[in-house]
Order: sequence, then C-alpha cells, then structure tokens
Amino acid sequence: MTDSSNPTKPSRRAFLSGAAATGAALAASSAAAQSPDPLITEVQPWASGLGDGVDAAPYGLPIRHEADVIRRNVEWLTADTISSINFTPIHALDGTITPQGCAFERHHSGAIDMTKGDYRLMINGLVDRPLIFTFADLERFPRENHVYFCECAANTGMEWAGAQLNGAQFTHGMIHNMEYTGVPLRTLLNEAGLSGDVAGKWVYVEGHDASSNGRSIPLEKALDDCLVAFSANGEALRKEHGYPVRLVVPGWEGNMWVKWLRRVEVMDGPVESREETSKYTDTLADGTSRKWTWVMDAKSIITSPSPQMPIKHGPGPMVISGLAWSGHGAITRVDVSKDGGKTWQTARLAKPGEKMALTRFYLDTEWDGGDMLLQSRAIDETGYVQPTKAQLREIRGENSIYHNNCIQTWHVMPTGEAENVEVS
Ligand SMILES: Nc1nc2c(c(=O)[nH]1)N[C@H]1C(S)=C(S)[C@@H](COP(=O)(O)O)O[C@H]1N2
Ligand SMILES: [Mo]
Repeated sequence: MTDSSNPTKPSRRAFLSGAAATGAALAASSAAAQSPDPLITEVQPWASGLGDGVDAAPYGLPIRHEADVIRRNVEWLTADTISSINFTPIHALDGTITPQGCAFERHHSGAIDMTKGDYRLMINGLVDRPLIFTFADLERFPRENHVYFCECAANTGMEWAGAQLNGAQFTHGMIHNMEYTGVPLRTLLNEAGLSGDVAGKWVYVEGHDASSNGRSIPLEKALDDCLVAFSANGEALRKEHGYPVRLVVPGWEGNMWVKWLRRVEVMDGPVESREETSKYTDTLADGTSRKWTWVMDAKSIITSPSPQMPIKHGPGPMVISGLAWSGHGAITRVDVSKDGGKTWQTARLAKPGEKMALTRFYLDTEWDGGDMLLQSRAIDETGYVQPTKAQLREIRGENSIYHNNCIQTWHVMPTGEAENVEVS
C-alpha cells in the first residue's frame, strides 16, 4: 500500500500494521498483545452491572476523569477575581468549538446576574427614532448563526519581554470560539433609522455592569457584521459571557465585544473612553503609542504537544495539533517547524479556514525521540504571514502588552516534556 501523495513513502496505515507485526515500534501496544490483557480477556465491572440511569444528570457535566480540563488563573495576574481574567484550557481541547463552561472570562467589575425580563437595549444618538428593545422584542427580528473567535487583546501579552508562562492555556488561552445566534446590529440600527453619511460616524456601545466597558466602534463595522447575540453553541449565553445579550464584533479585539449590552449610541466621533485610550493601546519601539488597533492579526499556537500536554509515547507516529485564526478573514495555510523555524512543513487543515473563526490544524508526522523546537506559522487569505518574535519586537519593542501575535516556540525534550522557550 502506498500513500497517494507520495508513492515512495509507505502509507501511515501500512506503517502501523507493519510495526505491530514486527514489534519494532509502538512498544506499549505490541507488548500488551504478547501477554493476555485482562481489559480484553476478563469481564469488567462496567460490563457486569448497570450504569447510571437517564435521570443522573438533567444537565450533564464532563465525566470526572476530565476534571482537569478547566479554566485556570495566573496567580500573579489575578490580584482579585472580580476584576480579572481566566484562561481557556486550549491545550486539552480538540476541534474548534469552545464549550462555554471552560471558555475564558474577562470582567472589569464582575459577572452580573440579569433576567431576560429585566433586560433592555437602548439605541439613541444620531438616529431618527431612539428605541428601547426588550429581550422579547429582539427575538422577533430575523436572526443568524455564525462561528467567530473572541480573543482578548492582552492574549500572549506576558510574553513580550521573554518566554514566561509554561502552557498554551496561559500563553494563548484568552480566546474562545463559539457559534453565536443573534440579530445583526445593522437590523436594529435601521429600525431606529439612520440618515446621512455612514463615513465619519461611530457607535458607542456599553454594558449593564458597573464598569460599562464602553467602546467606540466605527459605524461601518457596526453595519457590516456585528451581531447582537443571545445564544452560543446552541444554548443561552452563560452569565459570565454576558447573559442575556452580548455584542459580537467579528475579528476585532475582545474588549469591544460588550457583554450585557445596554446601549448603542450613534455619534459623530469616538468617545475616547478609558478602554480605548489608557488601555488596549499599543506602545511602539520608539516610545510612541498607536491609537487604534482593532483587528486581531493572524496567529497560531501548537496546543499539543505543549508544556501541559507532554508526549506520552515513544518514537514513531505522532500527531502535532494546534489552532490558527485571523481577524482579517480565513486561514489559508499553517506551517509547522520542528527545528525552531529553520525548516517548515505545511500542516493539514481539519476543514477549510472560515472567516474570523478558529481553524484546527494537524501535522501527522513521526517523532525521532529527540529534541524539537516546535513552532507554527499562520497565513491568512490576505497573504499576511504570522511574524517571528524578533520581527514583531522591531516595530513594537518589548514594553507592549496588547496584540502580541508572534510565533511561539515549545522545546520538546526526549522525555516528551515541553517548555516555553525563545529562539533568536
Ligand atoms: N460589559 C462588559 N463587557 C465586556 C467586558 C466587561 O468587563 N464588561 N470585558 C471585555 C473584555 S476585556 C473581553 S476580552 C471580553 C471577554 O469576553 P468573555 O468574558 O466572554 O470571554 O469581553 C469584553 N466585554
Ligand atoms: Mo480583554
């Protein structure tokens, strides 16, 4: 049997069965085949009694053996848990959809508890008729479904000056990817009536929470693809993600995705609020600051192997897996390097890239049992290539926090363990 893409190379399937027959590789499974394996030969407890009934969990949680697939904090980042951040366990997830129960949270004044009955959304400012919508009103507008990633601008922000946090969850876990259901913001703005030019106009969006997290967004973006969302992954938004309604701003920094959305004011200029001046602004290498950085540039991360996901098998076939995304559109290619960026192989995309959504990539490869300097490099539909850390530092220096989309390196050791490192 041969691999159709490379006739000189035996296919993966042929390799696996050949290895089992000779016992040369896949040591664990071939050893087990030689002596009787009680898990195969003996009747096990789960096969000689009854399992749980259907009433065991009216709303199910993951099985207890997966109890470590949870959000985590970085202690020194988290002075208190109210105005804080936790991280998605991206190292332990597969596919692209983030379950709401472990999707990172970022609150400026805590997650609030609102009912649909108390919910109101006001549209005011430069509109023909200011309007107030109840939740029931929103449900009567035509709705859409879209999968989008939401990445905090501070994701990877602790890595500017050097390799710091040991785990993809901590270096890249301020991201989630969900299927949202909601009403286009455009529909609601048109209901309120917009007259005159779109260019030069803005919306100011704020939430019901004490922080309000107010942000200015150009009216063009508001009318393009922003979604007033009330469901994620098929169910109501969780409290921590803005129940009952949040704003979805595809491809743009997470801070603009206002939760518990309260008000949209059409204005003739930006407000220049705290969240868009002293915060979420990029310091450049020359000491000046860049005013607006809304779109999240193309980025990728190898989730396995990684410091929290060591290799647990010997040399031979292995799967390297990760995530890639771009706020500018779809991911078209991801390359993987095992030698710190000297040579690259193109990874397999699990599905063609989707606009402003996570893309899963796999490199089905062989591990020689030696050291690897694993890197991934994302390329999006605009042709943009994810930069190295050195390239990014040339423009941005080392004093920045936000919008760090550089290539990450994991040093995988012969033990299979991995650590966060930098290569020059
Ligand atoms: N109302 C409100 N919206 C908010 C915030 C907030 O504190 N209050 N935090 C923002 C920030 S900084 C980010 S990164 C995203 C995080 O969304 P999540 O908590 O659903 O992950 O929500 C944004 N929207
Ligand atoms: Mo954020």
